[in-house]
Amino acid sequence: MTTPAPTPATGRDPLDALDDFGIEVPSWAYGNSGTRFKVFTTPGTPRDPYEKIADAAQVHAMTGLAPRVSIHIPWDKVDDFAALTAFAKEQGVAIGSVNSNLFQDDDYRLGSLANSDPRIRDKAIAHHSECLDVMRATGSKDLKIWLPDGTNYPGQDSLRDRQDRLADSLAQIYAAMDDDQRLLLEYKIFEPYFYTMDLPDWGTSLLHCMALGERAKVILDTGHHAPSTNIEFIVMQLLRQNRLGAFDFNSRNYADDDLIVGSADPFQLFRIMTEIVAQGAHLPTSGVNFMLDQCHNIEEKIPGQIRSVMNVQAATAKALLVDQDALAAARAQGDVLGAHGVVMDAYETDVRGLLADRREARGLPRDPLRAFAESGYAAKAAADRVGGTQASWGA
Ligand code: PSV
Ligand code: MN
Ligand code: MN
Repeated sequence: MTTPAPTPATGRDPLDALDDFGIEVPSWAYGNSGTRFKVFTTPGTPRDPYEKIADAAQVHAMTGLAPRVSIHIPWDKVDDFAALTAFAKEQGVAIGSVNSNLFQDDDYRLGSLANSDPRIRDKAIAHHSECLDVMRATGSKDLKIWLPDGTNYPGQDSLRDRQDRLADSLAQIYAAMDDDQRLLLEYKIFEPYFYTMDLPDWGTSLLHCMALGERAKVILDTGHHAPSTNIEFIVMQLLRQNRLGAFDFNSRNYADDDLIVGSADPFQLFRIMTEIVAQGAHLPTSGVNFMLDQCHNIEEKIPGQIRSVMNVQAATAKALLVDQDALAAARAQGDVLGAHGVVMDAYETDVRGLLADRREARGLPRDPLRAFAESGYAAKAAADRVGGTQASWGA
């Protein structure tokens, strides 16, 4: 398969759109993580939010692809968020979305924003006011809410009442937001509860967002669906409603595995990005925030993140190479295999050389993983970061 030529209509290289494409990386990917069986530690793991941001900045320095870092509150709580923001800027990145945390407090055993106890609901709402203040200090525009609420047993609580309480809590949070801030609402089919979740699917998230207002958008975490769910269909539908706010990208084989995006099923990632490109949602003006939500339990973390952003870029490049004119013609003729062939030609294109050329043209390393390995950064971090407590997912 030869590399498709630049689009004839404009003479522009379709891959030029990649120059403005950025992926937001999660601060927690640089801390230690594991399963409930074991968390492995590694020399050089960051001990505070500053060191996490320094590590994230390496991903951007090597790839030019990761200009923002998502933070999680309270995991990344510091005394002075203006200072953290200034430090990020010095490192060449910015602080991105602010994630609230409703899953690590004893009070939330029976729920947070949907809890039947008004005191606990108020506490959960107040936590979001704190996150909004962090956003004001950091210049972040996206408040990201993953609601871990749900029930374990039939009859445990009224499912209807839980929805009503949730809607009321979300409305209070939304009312406290500034006009340029967005509320991003994440759904998940199961876990930590195993009978019902109060936000189990995109439809429920969308209904709540529609009730809130136009600055409320859905987050699609690729690991949060039942097996064989057609995620690209959901992407298309949320875009069609102008309600796709963000992705939490990762790969899954079984449950919410949080593995490197594009590792388990690169074809699925390509299919998702094809729907994104088809609606122009890869452009910064679309407002879709392409974030990672991953953990690196056994592999090196910074290289794991470099691999991740490169996987998203490669899938996006292939999606941009879909010959839209040929696709439209095949579809108009009812040429099923022709249309499928156009898409597969793009998927089967080897874009590695093209992307290395583009990196080189921007003054970036042709091979980011190799450049990072040769930089000596990991050895220096291991030597410098002695004492203190290593950061980890959940702390
Ligand atoms: C929940 O599984 C989730 O996907 C949410 O986005 C959390 O904030 C995140 O994981 C933490 O890794
Ligand atoms: Mn997530
Ligand atoms: Mn998750």
